[in-house]
Amino acid sequence: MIYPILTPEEAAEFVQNGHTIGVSGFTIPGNPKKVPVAIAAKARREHEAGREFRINLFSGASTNDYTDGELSRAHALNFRAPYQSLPELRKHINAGELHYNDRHLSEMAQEFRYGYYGKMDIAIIEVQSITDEGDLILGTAVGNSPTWLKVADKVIIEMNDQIPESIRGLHDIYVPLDPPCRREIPIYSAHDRAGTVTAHVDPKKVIGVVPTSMPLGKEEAFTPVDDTTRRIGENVCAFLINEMKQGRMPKTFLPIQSGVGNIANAVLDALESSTEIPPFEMYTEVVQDSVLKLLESGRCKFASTCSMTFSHEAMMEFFANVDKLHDKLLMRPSEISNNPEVIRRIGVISMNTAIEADLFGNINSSHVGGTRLMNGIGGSGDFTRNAYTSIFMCPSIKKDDCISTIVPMVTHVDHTLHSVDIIVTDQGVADLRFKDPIQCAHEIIEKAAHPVYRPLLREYLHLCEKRGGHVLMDPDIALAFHSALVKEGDMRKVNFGK
Ligand code: 0RQ
Repeated sequence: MIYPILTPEEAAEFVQNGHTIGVSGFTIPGNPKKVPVAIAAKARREHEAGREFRINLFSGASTNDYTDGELSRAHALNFRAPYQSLPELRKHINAGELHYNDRHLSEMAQEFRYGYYGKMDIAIIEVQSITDEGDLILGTAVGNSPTWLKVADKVIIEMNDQIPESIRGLHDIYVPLDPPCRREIPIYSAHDRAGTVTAHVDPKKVIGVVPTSMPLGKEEAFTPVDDTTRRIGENVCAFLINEMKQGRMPKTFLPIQSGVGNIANAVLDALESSTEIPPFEMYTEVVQDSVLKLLESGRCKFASTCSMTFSHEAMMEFFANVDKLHDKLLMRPSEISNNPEVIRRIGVISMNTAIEADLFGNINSSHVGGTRLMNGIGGSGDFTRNAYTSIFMCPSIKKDDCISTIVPMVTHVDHTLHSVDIIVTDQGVADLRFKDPIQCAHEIIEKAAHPVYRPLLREYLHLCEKRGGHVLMDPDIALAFHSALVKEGDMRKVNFGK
């Protein structure tokens, strides 16, 4: 070992109040697990002594409870970007206790290199191992680690002995040059390699290595597919099959991106059992448990991802079979897994989940009721804006029918109507292509909205017609569905007052 060995507590002593810290990983996989807990303990001690202690924290995407959970419970965060998904941190953000900046995940690394966030003091990176030259074999995600290793003044390494040696070779580390020197990213299909297996670090920056032995994979299991998510999955599949029949999609199919969560799982289930969709590739940012099944069955020929977002059991299965998966799987930095240039070049079909969609195709992915942050835009914007076909999915109703996910106007916009091609709910498929905004509104009401809400949405459109225009909208009633939810707890009790 060419670097000194440290305890988590010794490593945490290098972190000072006001520091900017970058952590490895992308969603739960690949995050450090010991040093952030020690930093949170240091923050608590400093606070008890009456001293200020808060850091700015940057990651690849969301992180684990050891990082976002512990640090937010210790009130140790001043600024956080680019994404989060932990209820604990969300609570602190929505209470206004820290500054959170929701960013497109593909842009975070380059924005840091451009200098938007000043200097990074320390990067904390989980690795499988360290080469004789001092370079790093990363863990179960890449995230923004390659850039953090470049820009950080100092580096702390967590070496987790639970990550098997057999994952060596699964990483493809490529960091583009910055403008005006940037060239094309040499990826022409999902399985192309562009970079190196190891991540480079200047040995002079490395403070030391914290050996760990921490379990990997998510603890909570996925909710099984239910009737609603099954119907959404089947509707997405039927749409894709029809696209091939109509000649709008190559018969050889195109690479898919699929987000996280139960709807994404249901879509992958439907793709697994489809006999009409040929074996396909994935160009995506996260792979969930269902992708392992697809790789085994051969339905998925190759998956390019940033992170192995598996449950603990699936992670163990993955480690046991990883030797057989080296020609079927690779992990890239988020800057590349989510790269607009590559997504557009190879024609990715994007599939993401919405909180709500409006009658014209604008999508809210991140803020419940327009104010309360849920998770964030994540990679959904990187993919949606650049996809061959962009699909948004959601159940047509939520919370015992009290919420319609199809609303007259979204309370927060993450994706504008210009980027959204298709909206799929359990009710059907609304195709927004080749339509003006008013045609889109009728399509969405009749194909995607729940029958209970269709008359109310038609009434809204009818009331707006008096004002006319290219987009139908009445500022007095555009948020009447949401007002009814706030006041009556039920959007069905909407009162347009006209
Ligand atoms: O709240 O937990 O308090 O009950 O929002 O909703 O039904 O659990 O949905 O887990 O599929 O997540 C859009 C959030 C959906 C997710 C979103 C409330 C609902 C519940 C969660 P409770 P569900 P899911 C890949 C790409 C953005 C990032 C992205 C997401 C909670 O998919 O974060 O796409 N997407 N990344 O009750 C009021 C509505 C609501 C609502 C949901 N219309 N009104 N509340 N909720 N819809 C991954 C990465 O980028 C890394």
